[in-house]
Amino acid sequence: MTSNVRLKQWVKEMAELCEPDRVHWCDGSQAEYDQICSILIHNGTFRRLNPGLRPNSFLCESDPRDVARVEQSTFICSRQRDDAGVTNNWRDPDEMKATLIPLYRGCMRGRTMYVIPYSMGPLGSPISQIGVELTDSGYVAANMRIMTRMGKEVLDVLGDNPFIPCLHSVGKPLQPGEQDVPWPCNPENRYIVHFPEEKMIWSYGSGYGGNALLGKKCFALRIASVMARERGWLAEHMLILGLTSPEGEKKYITGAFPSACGKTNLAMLIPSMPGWKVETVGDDIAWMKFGEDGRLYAINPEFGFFGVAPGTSMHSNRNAMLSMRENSIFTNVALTPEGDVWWEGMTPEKPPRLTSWINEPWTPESGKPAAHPNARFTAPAGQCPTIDPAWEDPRGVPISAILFGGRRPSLIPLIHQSFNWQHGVFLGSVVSSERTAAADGTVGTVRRDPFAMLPFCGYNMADYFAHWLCVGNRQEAGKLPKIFYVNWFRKDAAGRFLWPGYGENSRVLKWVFERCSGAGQALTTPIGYVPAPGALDVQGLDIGEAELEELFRVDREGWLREAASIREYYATFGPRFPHQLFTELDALEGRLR
Ligand code: O2Y
Ligand code: MN
Repeated sequence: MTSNVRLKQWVKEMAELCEPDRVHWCDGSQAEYDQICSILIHNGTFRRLNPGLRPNSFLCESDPRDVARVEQSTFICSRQRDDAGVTNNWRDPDEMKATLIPLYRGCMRGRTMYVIPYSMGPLGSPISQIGVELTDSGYVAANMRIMTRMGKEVLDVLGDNPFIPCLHSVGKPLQPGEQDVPWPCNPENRYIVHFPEEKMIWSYGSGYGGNALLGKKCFALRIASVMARERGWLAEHMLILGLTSPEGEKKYITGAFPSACGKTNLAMLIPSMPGWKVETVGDDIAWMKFGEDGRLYAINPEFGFFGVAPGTSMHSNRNAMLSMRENSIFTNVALTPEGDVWWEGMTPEKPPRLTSWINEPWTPESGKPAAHPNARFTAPAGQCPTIDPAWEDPRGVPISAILFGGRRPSLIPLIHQSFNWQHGVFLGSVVSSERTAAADGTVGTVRRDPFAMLPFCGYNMADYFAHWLCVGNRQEAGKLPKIFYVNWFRKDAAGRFLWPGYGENSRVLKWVFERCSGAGQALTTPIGYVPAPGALDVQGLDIGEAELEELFRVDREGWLREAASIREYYATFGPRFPHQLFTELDALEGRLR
């Protein structure tokens, strides 16, 4: 087991509180995984997919009330309200414990408490961190084995050192003789709680994704962002990719995008540009620390992908499809009569008959989706055909460029580059997407998601901006990554996308690459650098001069309105908001006038 006294003591105390029937220390072996999956099949939680079509893979349907992260039930419990800031739900830590302890008392009765030691990042990397999740969900234990390095080896590396304690319960104790349900949860009492000073996570009532796989959003972003601020590094909601030129030169790029902007697709891009290669380090989270050479190095703290299934296809993301060809778990997708999975957008034609995610017979005429829109695949990252050879390098990979982006049908050009680090932090702070769903009457509403971290920053967002500024001040400007803002989604007056996207985005990456090596030509505009005429390689692409001009047009009036909206937005952060970002905003307005 372990000699770690603190760990043994904590597990004992939590077992006394939660009263599980059994405590199982996970060793992370294949035999253990197989055993957990067999139990889940027996309970009706998992269904084995046809091994001839999808070897060693499982389908799982959640309770329809437990299908996504629940931001309204996510709390940052810092001692001071101001340390959580205006963008987080805050509760006093003692009050929150007083609410939760009675809920945890006896909550695991009739269940097994799994003790899951896990490493976020390659075992033994100086950038990695160790957590231990206690959970009464076999589904969580199985998913954690794909999403993290977990088990005995982690305890060996941990030794007697501190760890991040993560307590999770589905909040559904079983009475003696009570029959369990396939997806136990407690939607009336859901709490996803972070104690940033204690560096501790308590989650109750949900078994789904980011609410329950506590290494991911809870640790690797909310708690790690606090640790990163304290210790001078960055824990970010970013993909990491390696880009190799036809000459064999390689640069690593990170990218932060709000959800539904194709982050996983970009991380696994197949370039349309002959001779260019994209390799995948990570699709969701990057931890970055400065190396001795003054450059920023990134690791992917995760070991798997927990991607959105709907919309993923051999056309939109071949590499994701191949990553999940075996050894994967599918949640809330549809089942084919042959025993494989299907979801909206997977194939051009809908299958004639399916079993939907709510376990009902489904046909294309059913009038509702066969898979839930937030249905997920959990797949080992090592199965990605484009996984980068350095993805497990304990030193991380050196970052040359950081991309920010959002979904904006108008105003924002295909790409622009910041003038410097501080201007780059400004660009990150105003990341936004425009709502396109007509149903709720919010078309045209811009939702800001600074650094794509709005739901994931474990402390005051104003302090987070200040931390980014501070990181830049501490390093030689020449060694810092260059910062860019991309928008694949600009439309023309008729509402048609101006840019084809997908593999053609490699043309934009090529310009980024060239800017980092000093070769790419740029024009200076009031909003930043854009590719000079001819600098964006559009050879072989069916795009007219007028479209290209529109893709990079800087609409001064529109930008002045945008600046006014940013000013209103900045005012919401209160007195801790760093003045340098107002300086950047003033400078932008000055350049536009
Ligand atoms: O809905 C959930 O529980 C999953 S959310 C998620 C999963 C993988 C990667 N990113 C996200 C996200 O919300 O950013
Ligand atoms: Mn994410």
